[in-house]
Order: sequence, then structure tokens, then C-alpha cells
Amino acid sequence: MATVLTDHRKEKIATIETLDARLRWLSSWIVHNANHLREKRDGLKVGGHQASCASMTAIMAAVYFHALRPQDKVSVKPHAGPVLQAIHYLLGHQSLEQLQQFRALGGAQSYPSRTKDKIPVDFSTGSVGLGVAITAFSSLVQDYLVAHGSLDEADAGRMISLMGDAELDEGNIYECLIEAYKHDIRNCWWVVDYNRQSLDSTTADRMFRRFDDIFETCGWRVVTLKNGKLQRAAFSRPGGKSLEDWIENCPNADFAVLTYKGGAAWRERLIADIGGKPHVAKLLDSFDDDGLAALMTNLGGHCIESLMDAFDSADDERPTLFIAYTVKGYGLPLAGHKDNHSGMMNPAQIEQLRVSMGVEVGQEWEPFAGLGGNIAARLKDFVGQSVLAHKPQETDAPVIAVPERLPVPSGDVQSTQAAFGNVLLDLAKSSETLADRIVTTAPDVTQTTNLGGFVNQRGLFRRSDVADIFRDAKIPSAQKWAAHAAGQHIELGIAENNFFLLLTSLGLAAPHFGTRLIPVGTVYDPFIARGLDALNYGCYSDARFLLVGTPSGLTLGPEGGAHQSINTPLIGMGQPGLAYYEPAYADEVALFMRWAFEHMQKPDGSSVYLRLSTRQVPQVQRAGTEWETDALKGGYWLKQPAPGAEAAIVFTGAIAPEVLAAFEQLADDIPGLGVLNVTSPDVLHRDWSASKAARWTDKPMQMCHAEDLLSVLAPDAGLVTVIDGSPGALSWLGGVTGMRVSPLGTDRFGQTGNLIDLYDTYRLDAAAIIDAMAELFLKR
Ligand SMILES: Cc1ncc(C[n+]2csc(CCOP(=O)(O)OP(=O)(O)O)c2C)c(N)n1
Ligand SMILES: [Mg+2]
Repeated sequence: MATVLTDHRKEKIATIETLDARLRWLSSWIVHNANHLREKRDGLKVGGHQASCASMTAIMAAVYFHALRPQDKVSVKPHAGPVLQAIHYLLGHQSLEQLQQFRALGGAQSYPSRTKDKIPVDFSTGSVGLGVAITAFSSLVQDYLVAHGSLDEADAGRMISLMGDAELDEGNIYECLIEAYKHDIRNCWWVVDYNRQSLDSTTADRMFRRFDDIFETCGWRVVTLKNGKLQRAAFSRPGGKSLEDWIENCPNADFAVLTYKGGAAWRERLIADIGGKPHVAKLLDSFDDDGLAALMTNLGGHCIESLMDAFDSADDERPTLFIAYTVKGYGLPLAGHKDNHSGMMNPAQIEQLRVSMGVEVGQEWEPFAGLGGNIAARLKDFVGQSVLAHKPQETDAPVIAVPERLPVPSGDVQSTQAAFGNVLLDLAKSSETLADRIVTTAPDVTQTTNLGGFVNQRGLFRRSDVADIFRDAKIPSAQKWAAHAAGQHIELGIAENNFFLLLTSLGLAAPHFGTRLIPVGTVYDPFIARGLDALNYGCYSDARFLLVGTPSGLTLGPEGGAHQSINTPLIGMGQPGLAYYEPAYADEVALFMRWAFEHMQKPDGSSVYLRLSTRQVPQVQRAGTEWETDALKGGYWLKQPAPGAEAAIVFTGAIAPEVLAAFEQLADDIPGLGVLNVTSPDVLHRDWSASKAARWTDKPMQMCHAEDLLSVLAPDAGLVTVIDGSPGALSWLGGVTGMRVSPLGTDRFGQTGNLIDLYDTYRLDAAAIIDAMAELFLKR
């Protein structure tokens, strides 16, 4: 692996070593300033992770200033955020003010954020594990774009994750490994900062070498950087083999304790353990205490030369895991201490570090402080000429035209899920550019969520062809299952974390690769909960996709309580970056899908979530298209109330027939009774709270849509709200103008049963609506 050391390479190593030291200083100082120097306006600890940063500065210096190619993208472990900020500061791409405002409002973010940070961030990180796996899915998306002719093979970059070793404890890593193997991903590097410490303490020795096995089984090359060049040199000296064996077998916790204690402790322990072996005493004597401490912590992940050699050795497209041994808090007085994760240098310790780094008082923020004019100038030059300094910025990909209207699937009785499938099928058969850019995906529920029609038309995606063995054997099946490079459906195994991470990667194709994709993913509605953190991650990254949760609610009937979603309307309402709609009728499905395809592409748009059902519902006759504008705003009068009417039934989704039946029975008794179809509790609620906040912000004041709709009723009117889901999704409507509410919905687990029994048991049927209405009037 060792490369012949030309003068040029020696110089480059020395330069990057200097950068490593600069990054260690600056990341420490950024955190120190935020905690000890900046004025505190509340009693809260600001926080930051100096030890996690110091653990990784060499890895980051070697990746960013040696291995990086212009087309590569990097995900940085959350707690090394300040190192990434410092790198861009050295480049002149980050302001001093931003660093001084680290973790303050509007300043550099604690963890790299695509949307909030001022520096370019390829992947947001924060929730450990997700920022790692996302790189594997982005390499799959990159392959998809190459296969579809949108990206030149020569422009394919590496998707690199610089990860903490505790991230290897997250289950989503292994779900991802399996899926990545199935899809034969390439151009993906994971570099583990293997400091064998997590947040709480040192990690289990038993995992030693297990990671190699796991990754190699899944087709990855594993490159281990255990020792730095100082250690390797010592090992080749007389007595060196004994030292090497000792290090090899030293338990993680012992290594950490000795690292923290320093040179004298190392010596004492080594003499006790191996001092009697040939030549060892002499070998140890050749180092003073500081030298011995430096030798013992000279692990591969802190040795720029070893890192550069390792990265150079992986020059093909095979996915590669680099296990870079490190010391958490390397070079800081916190090094090795088990509590160093959130531990911080006190003012005396940072002062000591400043002196040791040759940084003059007052020069702490100087990018190239403590180096002397010539070296500083050379370093500045080197950084200025680096690939990173000239990396192309993300650009806006052109918008894909969306047809004026999407045809409404025909049929007097339809389910919203079937309508969704038919709208997609129509698109698949069309020659619309939009159809060519749609990529569908599902975690093993393609057929049961009505994606099958689209897949039959457009095929499954695989880099190399996979035959449909059943079809070739002439066994009848409605589903074509052949895969090829032009396919537009990416089939996933049942792992909803993977599903949401793939949607995120597809939804970032525009900023990442300059080609916009329109990702459409289907999942059984209750199992959104399984991937919720990954969904949140995607939205936080501002990825754009259409999520379809189907089937949903008790309305699923005989499948029972484990499959009946209850609180997803509240997830839809509570999740930023995700607009939730729940249509009742097929024409609403077509309307919302069209809107979604446009909204997903708008700079201030978002992802969209449709909560659908398999229940066949009689469709309504429409007099025109006026309802559409209100439906997009979150609700429309399905039965217009008379002005001053005393009551209305407010509903969402698949229980429309029960609502209409109740309406028929109540209409005679309650003159002018209205039926409000809330197509989006989310959009309606956001609009209401925004209108309330407008008085205190610079937004224009206007009546919100909910108020607009309800103002036609008498001021003291009563509302019965009903949804096959958490009643809280609609009950808030009573607060808009101060009306009484009787909320219906599900707030306990469902069970098996037919719809009549279930709606009766859970009070979602017409009788329950009538009773709820009576209750409102009795209370007056
Ligand atoms: C999903 C999730 N759970 C918990 C945390 C809190 N947390 C932050 S860092 C960390 C451990 C980090 O250890 P490691 O990945 O080894 O990083 P390093 O040792 O380099 O700091 C934990 C548990 C988190 N950020 N995300
Ligand atoms: Mg760690």
C-alpha cells in the first residue's frame, strides 16, 4: 500500500499535517468561544464536541485536501460539524461572524445542515446512522441517472460518509448494507472514525474484527488503518513485535485510560506487561514520556501519510469501508477520557493548547495563525488551489412541466388507492416528460399499493438486466417483474428506513446531480412510523418526494389492529416540510397529485403526503370545478350550508359515505346543514396559525381559509368532526371562530371486523354522527 515518497508527496503530507493541526485548533476554539467567551443570554449550556472533532481532523484534512474529486459528495458525522465549518473558513468560504455565532440564532449550525448552514453541505447529519446510509442510496440514485443517460459515467462521484464508530450500532446501517448489496451499489466510501468511544463510554471489545466480516460479506472492501507510521517504524525495531502484539491485544478501555493519563502511565504499564521481553526496555527507553505518548496514540486515523495511502489504494468503484483507528480528543487534554463526548476544555486547558500550537493571544481566529509568514502563505495557496475550493456549486435543475390537468379515473365507485394507481398508469402510458422523470419505489408493497400498473409499463430498475423467470416460464401473472437499466421502479425489501432514505436521495437528485426526479413512494400507512426518523431526516434535508400512505385507518377492516393506522393524520400535520392531503374521491386524488408534482418542484415547496384507502366509495357528481381551489386550500363545502346554519358535519377521507348518510337523515331537522370536506387538516391548520401569527410578523393579514369557510355558519353553530384517525386532526376547528365541537375518530387500537361492525364499535358510522350532533344540541 505504501507509495514511494517523492519530495512532492512529502511536502503534501507535511502541508496536510499542518492543516490537521489548524483544524484541531479552530474547531476547539469555535466551541470554546461559544461556551466561554460569547455573552450568555440564558443559563443554558451551549455545547459542542471538541473531542469528537479532534478525533477526526486528520481524516477530514486527508479527505478534503487529498482524496476529494470535484464530483464527490461528503457526509460529515454530526459532531464534527465545527471541523467542516473550519475547513470552509480556511478556504475563505465561511465568515468569522458565522463561526463566532456557532450554535446561536442564524449562526453556524451545531450539526451540518443543508438548509440552515451558509457553507455548502452535501448531506445533513444529526440523527446518527441516517447521514451514513444516505450516501449508499445517493450512489444508487447516481447509478440510476447514469443508466438513464442523465449523467456521464465519467462524472460519477464517490458518495463518502465520514462517520463515528457508534453509528455502526444503528440498525439502519445494516438494513442499508443488505439493500445496497442487492442493488450492487458502487462509488461509496464509509470512513469510520474508530475511536472506540460513543457518548456514554468506551465500546465493546467483542466487536473487534466483526465489522470487517459483516461488510466483506456484503461485498465491501475493508481497509483497516490501525497504526500510524511512527508505530510502524517502532514495530520494525528490536522489541517492536512485542509492542505491536501488546497494542493489538490491548482492551479499548485500558487504551483509553492510558491515553488520558499520558506518557509516564504508558511506560509503567508497558514495562509491567512486556518489559521483560527481549529489547523492549531499550525500545521504550529511546522515547521520553511525551514521545512515548505520541507513539502510543499514533494510530492510523491520525497519520496523514497512512490516510492518503489508504485512500489512494481504493481507486476503483468498489464500495469501501475504511476503519481508521483514532483517539477521541486526540491532541487535547480530554484525550481518552470516557466522559469526553460532551466534555469541554476549561479556560486553562484551552490556554495550554493555544500555547502548544504557537497561536498568539489575539490571533486565535486567524486562519493560519502560529505558522510564520512563509508557511502561512504556502498553506493559503495550497488550500486555495484545492479541489474543494473549486468544487462546483449546487445549481437549480430545470422545472419539469406538469400537465394542466391529470385525467380523473373513471368509475362510479372507486377507492382513492386505486385512483392513485390509475392516475400513475395513465401517466406511464403517456409521452409526458413528467412520466419519464417519475421514479417509484416501495418497501415490498408495490402490488398491494397499486403501483403495479406503472411498473408494468415502465419496468423495474437494475443496472444489469434481471429476467422475469415466471413470465419466461409462461406462468400467468398480472405483474411483469423484469428489471433493466431503463426501468423506473426501484424495488426495496421491507425496511421502511431504507424506503425513506431512498426517497430522500431521489428527492435530492436535482441539487446533487442537476437532474430533477419526481420520486413517488408507497408504504402501508401504519408503517410510516417505522421509518419516521428517516422521513423527518428527508424533510429536514428539504428533499422532495410524494409519499403515499395506503391503506390507512380502521377502514382497512379485516386486516386488523396491527395494520390500521391511527395517528398518521397527526404525523402529517406535525411534520415540517411535508404537506398532507387525504382525499375522499378519485377526482381529488388526480387534483392533489397534479398539485404535488408542481409543489415538489417549487423553491418554497415541500414534499407531499397522501393518505389513501382501499375502500370503494360511490363518487359524487360535480357541477363544475369551483370546489378545486378550496380543496387545495384544505377544505370545501361538499354540501353548502345555508347562511347562518346552526350546524355542519366536518369530515376527512374514506368515511364520506357515512357522512352523507347522516346528512340525509339530519337535513330535515337541521335546516341548511352543511358538510365540509377537509381535504387537508394540515394545510388548513397551518393557514389558520399563520393568519394568527401574521399580526406579529411582517406577513400580510388576511382571513384564513378555515375562518372563511366557517363564517357562513351561525357564530354559535355546532360542528361534528369525523375522521378515520386521531380525532385531534379536526377537533381544533372549533377554536377557529369559537364553535362547539363533538369530535369523532379513533383513539384506541383497531381490530379485525367488517366495516359495518368496526364503524359501529368505533363510532364512525351515520348513527354515531347523528348522536354526536344531538349531543351538541342537547348541550345548548
Ligand atoms: C439517533 C440518535 N440517537 C442518539 C444521538 C445522541 N448521540 C449523539 S453522538 C452519540 C454517540 C456518538 O458516538 P460516535 O458515533 O462514536 O462519535 P464520536 O465518538 O466520534 O463522537 C450519540 C448517542 C443522536 N445524535 N442520534
Ligand atoms: Mg466514537
